Amino acid sequence: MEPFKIKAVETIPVTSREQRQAALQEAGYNVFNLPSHLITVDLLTDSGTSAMSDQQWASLMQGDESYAGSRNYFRLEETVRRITGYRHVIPTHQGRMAENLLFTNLVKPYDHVPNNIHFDTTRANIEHNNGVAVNCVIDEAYDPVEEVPFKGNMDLHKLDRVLLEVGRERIPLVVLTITNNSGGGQPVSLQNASQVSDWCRRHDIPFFYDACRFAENAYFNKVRGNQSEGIAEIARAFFQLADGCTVSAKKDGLVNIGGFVALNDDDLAARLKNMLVMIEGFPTYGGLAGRDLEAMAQGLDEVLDERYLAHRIGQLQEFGQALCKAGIPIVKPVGGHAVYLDAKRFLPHLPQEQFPAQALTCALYLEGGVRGVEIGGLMFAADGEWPELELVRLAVPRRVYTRSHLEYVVEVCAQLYAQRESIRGLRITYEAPVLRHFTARLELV
Ligand code: P61
Repeated sequence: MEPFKIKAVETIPVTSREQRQAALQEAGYNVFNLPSHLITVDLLTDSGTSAMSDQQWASLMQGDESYAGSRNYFRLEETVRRITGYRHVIPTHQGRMAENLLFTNLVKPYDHVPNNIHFDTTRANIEHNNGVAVNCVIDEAYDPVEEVPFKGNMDLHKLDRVLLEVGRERIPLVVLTITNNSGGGQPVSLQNASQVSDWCRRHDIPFFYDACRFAENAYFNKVRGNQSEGIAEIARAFFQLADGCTVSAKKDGLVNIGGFVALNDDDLAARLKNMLVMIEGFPTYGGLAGRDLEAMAQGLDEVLDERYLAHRIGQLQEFGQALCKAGIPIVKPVGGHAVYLDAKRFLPHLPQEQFPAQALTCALYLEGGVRGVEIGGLMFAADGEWPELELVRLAVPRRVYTRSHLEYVVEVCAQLYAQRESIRGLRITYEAPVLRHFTARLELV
């Protein structure tokens, strides 16, 4: 059961099929264009959508809005230092600003940055600095049915290959994303992180985590890796292996806005802070209000509670199992923050050119007012090259939905599966030159 009870509630909208049909047409068959008052269960993202605890709401009243030296900053600094062990804590308004600071200061043109799989904002920030973002995840990550406990692991041979191709001077840092969002929220094992760390030390290359979901990753290590230590100790063991991290606290920070960079290198930290002052804010608030810093510090402590994590990860596993039981094809094993429907197997009658994952995303909304997000050809196809997988991500916000909400989603998926042959494909009528999935418009084929 949920290890919390509910103190404030928010009514969720219920709409008619006619309303949803009209809304979809108006939105150009793109769920990013739907207003949230027409969504019944919103699984678009787990980012910034968490419910805060009573302690976090109380911490908002303790906001110290001093321009410099806010006491909320010192609490955040103490919390992040305790969790990560890193000396310098630089707050930012969200994850991509942390990435912007780090990559702008480390990446030069033609540099290569390996990662298990780059999230789109890390890739964009590296490419913006004319660097090359390289994915080095193990091959199994691309197989939707193979059950591997740590499917987010880095393939060390692929790292060797990048080194051989471009040389040490062209690799300013290695990043490891925990959990690996773009590969399905799959965990990285402590052993693998340790190997990556050794590799980086051997070649004298800085090693950073993209650690948005560090607590969920630590929990997977506890249960799948049979670690006897507590979550905080496992998380600390990960952080000790690296030189720093970027974090979007909108995930495991359990807040609606916030992020940070934490690191040990004094010189690099000074450079990041100089840039922070120019584009974000003074180093003791970094683009946030004092109250946001306080809520973030509180959230970072709460997320390490093993009872919370057992429920969180358990809820996702149960959601995945219920979908499997209904015969619905999903990516396995289920990761930490989302279940991914496999649209190629759900809609085998649709060719990839008709965007099966986008068609399924729209059908889910039409059938039951459920919003997921397409991760397939609309998001990734470029220059005639199509991605391997056509997925619909159903990301579960933290502490927001209960078992019966997710049972409802399973019912909607099952009804849709029973009538899957009637689902029609889509074609694009408008697309922007970059990140087209956010604003594209489509019509039924
Ligand atoms: C998400 F469609 N994730 O999964 P920021 N690293 C990692 C993330 O998962 C991540 C960020 C960095 C989101 C939100 C999102 O095009 C999109 O605080 C592993 O969002 O800046 C964010 O953190 C960036 C969804 C972001 C998107 C960009 O839903």
